[in-house]
Amino acid sequence: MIDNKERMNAKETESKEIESKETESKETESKETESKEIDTEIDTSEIKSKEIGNHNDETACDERVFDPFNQPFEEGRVIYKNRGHYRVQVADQTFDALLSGRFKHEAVGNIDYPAVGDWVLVFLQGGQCRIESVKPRRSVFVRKQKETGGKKMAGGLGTTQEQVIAANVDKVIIVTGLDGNYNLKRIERFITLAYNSGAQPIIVMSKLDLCPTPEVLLEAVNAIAFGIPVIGYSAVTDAGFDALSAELSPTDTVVLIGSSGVGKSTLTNKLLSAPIQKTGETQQHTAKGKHTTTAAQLLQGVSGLAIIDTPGVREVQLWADEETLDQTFDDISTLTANCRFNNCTHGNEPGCAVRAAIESGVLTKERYAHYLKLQREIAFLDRKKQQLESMRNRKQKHHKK
Ligand SMILES: Nc1nc2c(ncn2[C@@H]2O[C@H](COP(=O)(O)OP(=O)(O)OP(=O)(O)O)[C@@H](O)[C@H]2O)c(=O)[nH]1
Ligand SMILES: [Mg+2]
Ligand SMILES: [Zn+2]
Repeated sequence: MIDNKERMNAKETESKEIESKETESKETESKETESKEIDTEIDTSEIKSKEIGNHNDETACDERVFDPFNQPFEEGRVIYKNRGHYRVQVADQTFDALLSGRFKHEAVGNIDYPAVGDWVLVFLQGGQCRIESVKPRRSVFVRKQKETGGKKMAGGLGTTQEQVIAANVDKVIIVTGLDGNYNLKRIERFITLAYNSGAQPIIVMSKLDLCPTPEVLLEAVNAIAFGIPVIGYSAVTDAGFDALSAELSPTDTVVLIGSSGVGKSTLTNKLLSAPIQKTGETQQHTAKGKHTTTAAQLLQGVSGLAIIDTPGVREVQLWADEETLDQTFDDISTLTANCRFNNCTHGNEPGCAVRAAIESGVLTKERYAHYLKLQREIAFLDRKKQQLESMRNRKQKHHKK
């Protein structure tokens, strides 16, 4: 069990250090990159463009799991991370942890670093905890890190990298408010990211009590969610809580994501049956939150359920691929298959099923436009990923010489 006092301490330090969580997450990753003191070329051969969502890549961490000194390693789980500092739970104890020198030396990209939810091998000695390796992940929730003005990678790549939000999650709860926060496009983005993680998405439409006509909004989300559970929930009346609980199993690790102020921490407390996470007010006129939660944190419920509460994100940038996009826009990929020509661009070709669907109102223009926009983003990301990969390959060849 996590010690409450320690948690509070961690929270205090964290809130002193960070103004806004957006800045925090950016800095976390760039700090790490800097502290490694590797050259500006970031080697990311493990981040193959198609394999970001492939979390069964057992080979990725094998080397580090290998223990040449036969030290007695223990297994733990990362429950908190802030810059280079980690908090790891080992059995029923928690420890502040740092990365071993070897780890820092071998890690190359953001994805190599421990994230909240990661299972790690640690070396414990005299109350000190050192992270030696990250165990292979069964799923990982990543988004594109915002471009920063920091070090640029060679080849004009900017700082395009992925940012790991949570690892080893079974379910991703996408929380959106039924108040002013409601935004279908944002939900579509979140769904795409969730699919890409390898975890199962669930959509929670919070603040049911504040919405006079929730049916209409819930229906619109259902129409874009294709088989993903969509649950209206109110923390005030508890409506929808049983429906949500029915989607979760006691052994699950669940991550909550969504904009600031939508009620992620409020729901976390409800799921934990304890007021552990601090919650914040929402500005009434904008329905925006105040970034109360400033770093991702894993909290263990009595039932065994592990919940990762995350800071609100202003926007999510995709780190996904074409395949995941097709999953999110299942309707459009089905329509595309019905176009007369295989290579239909859905422009002026005869027998275009996509255009027919738009004309008959089956597919909205907005949804199709958003699909095209995300497709362009993914194509851009794909080029970046390929550049990164070829750079990593060049670097590897160079080292072999
Ligand atoms: N009326 C109503 N208010 C809610 C509900 N859920 C959360 N709130 C309120 O919304 C505000 C923000 O809730 P939080 O749980 O702090 O939101 P959050 O998503 O964790 O926000 P960040 O940590 O900033 O990302 C708080 O004042 C909550 O009491 C709900 O279902 N109904
Ligand atoms: Mg919060
Ligand atoms: Zn077509």
